[in-house]
Amino acid sequence: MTSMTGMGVAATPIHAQPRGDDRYPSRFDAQVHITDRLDPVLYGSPDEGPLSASQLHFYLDNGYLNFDELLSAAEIQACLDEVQKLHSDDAVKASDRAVIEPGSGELRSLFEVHRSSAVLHRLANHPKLVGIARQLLGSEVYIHQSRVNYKGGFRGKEFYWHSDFETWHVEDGMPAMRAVSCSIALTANTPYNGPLMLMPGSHQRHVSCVGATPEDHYKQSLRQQDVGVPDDDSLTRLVQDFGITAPTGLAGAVTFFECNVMHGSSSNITPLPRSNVFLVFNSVHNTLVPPFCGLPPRPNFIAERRDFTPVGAL
Ligand code: 6CS
Ligand code: FE
Repeated sequence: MTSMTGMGVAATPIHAQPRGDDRYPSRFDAQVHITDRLDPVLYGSPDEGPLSASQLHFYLDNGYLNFDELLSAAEIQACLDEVQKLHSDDAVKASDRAVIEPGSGELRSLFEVHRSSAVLHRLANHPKLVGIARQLLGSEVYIHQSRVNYKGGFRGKEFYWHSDFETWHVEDGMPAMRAVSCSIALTANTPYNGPLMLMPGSHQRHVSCVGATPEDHYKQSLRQQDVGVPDDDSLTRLVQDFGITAPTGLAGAVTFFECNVMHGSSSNITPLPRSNVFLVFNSVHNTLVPPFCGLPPRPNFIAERRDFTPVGAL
């Protein structure tokens, strides 16, 4: 029996067992399973975009690519001015697209900025960024999710270790590992102010999580994620196998990281904000299906399920 959700999507009942089309089951079992990735990492080739064979090889092996100065100082300044304007707008902070830091009340994240801001819409269509995403994903790409993580000085809290794909598969219905995040530094990402930490190569492993997804989980998980995060033993094993790296750089640095690479970032206790824009490019061949957890889909401002218009045509 299926019921209709408010989104008009047939909500399959929450199963004690994974759905038949679930190739990456997670949060169903009391045991953790670490299995090999089933999907390719690279979908494009050296002659299909700006990345060289050696850059593609590095991404294949490590699951990320870091660029020191991909965007101009003027482009970055325009984005920084924009996110600071959004940050100071009380109506923005009161909107459902804003995530507030537990405790301090500071603005933690702002979602769907590629639709609410003309400046960030242009950024999401930037030919340099879209060209790299198209090459990595081997197809036209659209924005699955965009956000600003402000991580302000002194009170910007951590993002615990996780695989984005695990959440996007379970809670949003992303079928395959064919998406890539692009983190654009609007302020310096130093070793001290909570830079993105990645386990290079961990994208080759699917780490299932234990603990069923609560209803409306995003209202908690985007503030502090406790469900859909790997257990200590799995994280210890991944660090032994892959280590940890933290790509740092000045404002304008850009890090592309594969949707399944294990990552996180520490709290920022320095005065220096670590404000980044994150654009998630998904292949137009990987559009969302009903969430594999069986719950109603998350809101469209977190996971695009309506408009798959490819970016980059500007
Ligand atoms: O749930 C999500 O979609 C968000 N959560 C994290 C910790 N990273 C990806 C994304 O912003
Ligand atoms: Fe993440």
